[in-house]
Amino acid sequence: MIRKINRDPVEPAAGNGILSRRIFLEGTLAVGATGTGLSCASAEPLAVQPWMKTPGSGFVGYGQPSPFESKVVKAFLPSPATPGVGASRTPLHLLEGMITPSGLHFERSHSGIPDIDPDQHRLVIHGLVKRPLVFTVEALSRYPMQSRIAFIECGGNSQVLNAPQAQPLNATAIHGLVGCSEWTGVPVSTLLDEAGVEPAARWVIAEGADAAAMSRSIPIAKAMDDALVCFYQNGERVRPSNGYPVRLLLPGFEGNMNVKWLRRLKLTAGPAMSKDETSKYTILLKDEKAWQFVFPMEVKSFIARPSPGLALRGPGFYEISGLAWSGNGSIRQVEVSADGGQSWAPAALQGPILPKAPVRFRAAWQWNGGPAVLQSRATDDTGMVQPTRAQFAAERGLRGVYHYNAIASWRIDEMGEVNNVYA
Ligand SMILES: Nc1nc2c(c(=O)[nH]1)N[C@H]1C(S)=C(S)[C@@H](COP(=O)(O)O)O[C@H]1N2
Ligand SMILES: [Mo]
Repeated sequence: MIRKINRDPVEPAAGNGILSRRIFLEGTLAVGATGTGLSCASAEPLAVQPWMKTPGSGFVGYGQPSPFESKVVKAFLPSPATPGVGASRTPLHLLEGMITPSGLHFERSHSGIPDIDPDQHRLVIHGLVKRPLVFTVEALSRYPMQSRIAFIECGGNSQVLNAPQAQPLNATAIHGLVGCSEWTGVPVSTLLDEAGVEPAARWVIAEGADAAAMSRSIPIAKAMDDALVCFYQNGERVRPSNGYPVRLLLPGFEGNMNVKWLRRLKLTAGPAMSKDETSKYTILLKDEKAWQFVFPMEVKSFIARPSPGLALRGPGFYEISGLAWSGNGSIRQVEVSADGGQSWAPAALQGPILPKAPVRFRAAWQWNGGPAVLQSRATDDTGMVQPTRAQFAAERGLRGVYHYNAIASWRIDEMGEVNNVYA
């Protein structure tokens, strides 16, 4: 709603047209005699459209988006050899808020989506436990459950920004291996308590029921802290692509460890040294060394709008909207810049601000029609600040594939076209 007040909240807060976040905090957008230019003045009666002249259609069992929204789909390249191996991406540049609709949550699968009959599926807890246990899905779902809103981000998300030249890609292609759901399930700690953890157990090996039998080693402290065995995603059963009938959720930890189609938790004294924690998902540094077992996804943000493919239609008022998240805690602050990082102003953060969940940030921008470079910079409540690309490269080099979290830049040209650049 646009309403006018005497005090002018449209005040600059940083260079090149970034305005004060008071517009969002106070819900006011007073822009003087000319208005925002976003609405048109008219006293004409509205047309009576055809859809008002006949009754509408009937009910359906499972609702679908409007056919007019048919472009809002996951992005993926066909993999003809082995369908389902690879990834499809959340269409981040076309979504709003913090929750990803289940049908649009990115998928990363190492050997396709198994077709699991929930009545045949079992979860085993064994290894260094007093009582090995086996659960049916039905038995598991009778334990007390919890819900939490959490992001899952693939460790390989945004890896294309390591490339020496900025690639002509959009926000979805660059950052689309992240999604956020409300996940509901049984705490792993409840199940481990029932099994009785032996003192020698330091790790939990989680294994999936896909053809890859994907396996990761999880520190016992994480398993006992906030790990969930999930049945529900945004209120409905977890989608097959996201781990039906049960998946592991390790809030904040790299996507790969959130084992889908979970069939086994084995308590061990040491890590498994599985494929996905040795040859993959380790962080290659510049000096021939690599970091292994870097679990939380570090503080990160990107601007979803404007972004490549969403060209600006002439100078004027724009909302800058994006997402920020941290696997180490909550987002404390997001700043935005329209001059390539020379000056910054705080964005408005849209609540709820939850630990290990994305936060939608918004900033008001008066585009003067000239060149601009938009950036966002997030800080989490541990004090970690998103690095510049140069800082990131100085610490880790740019030969890595995983955990890229540096500040990203969109360049706006005089035509309003938006492009991925390194600034
Ligand atoms: N069993 C199994 N679990 C898996 C995978 C897999 O291929 N098999 N992919 C992992 C990877 S690499 C990521 S990033 C996340 C992706 O979760 P999503 O597909 O629900 O988005 O699942 C992880 N869990
Ligand atoms: Mo991943």
